[in-house]
Order: sequence, then structure tokens, then C-alpha cells
Amino acid sequence: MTQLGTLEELPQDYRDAMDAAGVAPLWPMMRNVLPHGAPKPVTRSGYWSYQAVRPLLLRAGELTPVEKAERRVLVLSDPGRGVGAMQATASLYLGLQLLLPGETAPAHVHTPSATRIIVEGKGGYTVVDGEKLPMEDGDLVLTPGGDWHDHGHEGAEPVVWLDVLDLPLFYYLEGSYAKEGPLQAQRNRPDASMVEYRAAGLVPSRSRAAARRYPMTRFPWVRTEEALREIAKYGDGGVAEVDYVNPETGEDVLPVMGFTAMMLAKGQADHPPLRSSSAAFHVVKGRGRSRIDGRVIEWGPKDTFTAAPFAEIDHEADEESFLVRAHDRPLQDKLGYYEERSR
Ligand code: 1HN
Repeated sequence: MTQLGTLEELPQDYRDAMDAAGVAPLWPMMRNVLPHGAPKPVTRSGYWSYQAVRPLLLRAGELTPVEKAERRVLVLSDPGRGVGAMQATASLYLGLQLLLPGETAPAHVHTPSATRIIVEGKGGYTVVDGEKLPMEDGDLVLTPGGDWHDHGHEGAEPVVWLDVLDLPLFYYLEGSYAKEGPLQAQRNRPDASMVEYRAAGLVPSRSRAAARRYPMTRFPWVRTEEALREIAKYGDGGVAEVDYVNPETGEDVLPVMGFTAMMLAKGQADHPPLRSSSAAFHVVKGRGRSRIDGRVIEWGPKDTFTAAPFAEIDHEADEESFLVRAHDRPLQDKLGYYEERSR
């Protein structure tokens, strides 16, 4: 491999002249921007114990009224970028959001897309473009970019969910912004997962008006778990996995972020290929451990952990476990570089 020239070996007068002209040589930076063989991620694997974060989140509920927060969230920062970084991987933002009984979080609309995975509490809901979406443990609720959304809480206990956004990408593109508005009027009917898309393989007749771009924005956990259990029962013994897709197109639910739910039986291990996508794992229930690039993470219910691009990942479940993996494979597919490498 050729050794490229460094900045230090260039004469000082030339370096000063380049500075003054607002230019810089590429060659000393070449291997930084184009490393050989595989990317060199800044991202490091992170782990957030729900037990550890929950009291801090509840304290935020005492310290900061929702009116002062717009969204009352503790952000899960990538250890590679440091606490305070508004991202968990290069493309994924993660935060734990708290809503207390009777509170509402005001309506707004923004360019990034958001997804919620419900962590605890009953009676929470989010309204997405006028559709009221109940939030129950493990549900996946989408707020596609450009859709108005506000949150509410009709229950008696605190409600917590994990926000997963493609915010870092929009921020990087200098395309991230929001508009605010009044709470939305709610259509007086159940959400589309309970009506138009109640059963897999059945969609409203194609002769009717064109479907919405994001026709189904709530994926009830009970159905995901049921599907995983059946696949595990009749599958080949491998780990049961399902991808969340748009029921009208079969494509990923959102343009940038993808979601995959997996079930590990008690004692089952999983050794996925190295993937070019980054990932966040959320434990809906169960207990086990994952080795990610050599670091062993002992996880339990409601915990969250992350993996950088091309991380070596091994999972092992001590109990029957269900995890949801958020990733950026849909974006990488569109850019034409998504890759899996065998180990
Ligand atoms: C947002 O709109 C929500 O609507 C949560 O609940 C977290 C983080 C950054 C930017 C927008 C929400 C967010 C967010």
C-alpha cells in the first residue's frame, strides 16, 4: 500500500499560502475519508439500562413541566461522540420520552421521521395526521416526516417510550426543522391497523382511492409477538425475525429507518453476518447477553443497546426474549451500498 504524503512534510510557506487561499491538500486526509476495506466508525456500542435511566426520567417529570420541554426526553448519546451528542449512531437518534397522566405534548411537524417503541404505561396515545394511535407495550408507532403529531395521556401511570429518529441525517444535510400548531382534531375511529390493515395479505380494494403514502402507522406488539411465535414454531430452528413493512407496497415502513423484530428462544444464540448498517436493539422482554465488537452487554427487559456499522454481534438468550432492531438498511439500500459479510 503506498504511503501517502503528510502535511508536515510540506514547506511552511506553501501551507500558509494554501491557508490564505482557502484550500487544503487532499492526500494527507485521503485515508481518513476513504479508509481501505471497511469504514472506520466513530460510533461505539452503547448500552442503556432501563433501570438506571428510569428514575432520571421520572425526576425530569418533577423538574421540568412538559410545557417547558415540548418533548420531555433523555437522549441516549453514542459513547463514541460523548454524552450530549444528539445521536446514538451516525444515522439514528435515540431518546426515552416521558409523558405523565393528563399531559399533552403539543402538535408539531418536522422533516425527520420518528418512530416510537412503547416501553411502559397504559393510556398514552399519539395523534398522527388526525389518526389517534393508542400506545401499548412494545407497539411500534410511526410518525413519518411531514406528518403532524401530538401526544396525550388518558391513563393513571407514567408512560415512557423510546423515540428512534433519523434526525442525525437530516441535521447533517442541514434539512432539519419543525413547525408548531394547535392540537389536532382526532378522527372518531380506530387506527388503520384495526380497520384497513387488520389482517396480513388483505388490503382495501385497489379500485378504491389511492392509499396514503404511509397507510399503517401503528404496529401492535401482540400481532408481532404472535407472528414471531408461529414462525419460531414452524421455522428451521434459526432465529425468528420479521421486518416491519408498508402493507400496500411491501417496502420498508420509512425511507431511512428499518425495523426488525426478533425472537430468541431460551438458550438460543444468534450470530448474524456483519452488516454495513448501524443498529439499535431494544429489549421488549427477556434477558440475555450480546457481545458487540468484543464488549459483553448483559441485557434485561426494556434495555437498549447499539452497534456500529460492520460490528461483530453475537446474541444469547437466557430466557425467551423479544428484541426490536432499528437500523438504517433502507437508506443504505437506496444509496446502493448495503452489504452483509459472512464471518
Ligand atoms: C420529536 O418530535 C419527538 O414528537 C421526540 O415526540 C423526540 C427529538 C428530536 C427532534 C424531534 C416527538 C424528538 C423530536
